[in-house]
Amino acid sequence: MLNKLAASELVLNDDGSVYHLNLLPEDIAEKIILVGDPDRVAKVSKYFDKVEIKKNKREFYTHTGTLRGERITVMSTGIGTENIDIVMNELDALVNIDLKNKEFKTEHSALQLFRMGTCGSVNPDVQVDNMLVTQNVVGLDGLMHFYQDYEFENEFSRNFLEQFPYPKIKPMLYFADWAEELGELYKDAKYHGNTATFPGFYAPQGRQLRLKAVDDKFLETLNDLGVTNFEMETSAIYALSKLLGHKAITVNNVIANRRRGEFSADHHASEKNLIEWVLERIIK
Ligand code: R1P
Ligand code: URA
Repeated sequence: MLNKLAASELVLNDDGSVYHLNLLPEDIAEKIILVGDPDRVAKVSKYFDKVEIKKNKREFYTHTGTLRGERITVMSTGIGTENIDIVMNELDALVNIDLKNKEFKTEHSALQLFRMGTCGSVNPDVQVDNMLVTQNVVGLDGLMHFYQDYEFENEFSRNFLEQFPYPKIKPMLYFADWAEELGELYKDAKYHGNTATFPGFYAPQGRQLRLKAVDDKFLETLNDLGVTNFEMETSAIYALSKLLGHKAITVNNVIANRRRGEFSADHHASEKNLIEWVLERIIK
């Protein structure tokens, strides 16, 4: 068969589950919350009416249950776009590939993905402990250079690409094309921002402990180009969702204001607020 995948390409565990996520198709809901931190999974699922499935492997922890009667999944992705590569491909395989026969399904199923994360702001006016929905995302991580790309251009992307002053780094830009349908989740966010996704937390985000970053004005330069906040997953979530035909949105809680040198005074309370804020708006 032409579309039959070899054992080396779609790797399965002994029980037929996808290799890294350790999940079977029946283990996930159509609505999936993606969090970075594995410890955040139980902090989210404690609000569910009941949790039916708890599975994990490596940094990928999954709880599926119901919230106000609707089936919902929360899953941790760990840190970084290389993990998002695994999460997006294996989630897609769970719904769009017949795992037993290793063949593509003829009917496409679309997932709804909500990243519920944390970020640092580089716009001095974007205050800590508030929700920021990503409108445009600049991928400075490099993952999408390995995939067929899709064309995306708007005023923000044109302006950004024209003025980006670091020739060794090739940015890839994407945007949220799901915002309209989201209602309150989109409307109630304090900020609608332009997020930059990085392949690291320190020099890639302009942090200098004992090592120097690419230049001392990195934060200011990106802010001048319209970037509001930094994190490590959204470019890959938006780009791979688009290519695979899923819907995705990122809501990040701002826990650091990099320009003012501020960090949330109580990031545990801030995380709790993020969880309650998102859950209230994705299931009525
Ligand atoms: C870095 O501390 C991590 O926190 C942010 C970044 O994107 C990165 O994953 O998100 P999470 O809080 O969702 O993990
Ligand atoms: N996550 C990041 O990646 N960067 C920050 O500054 C805060 C959270």
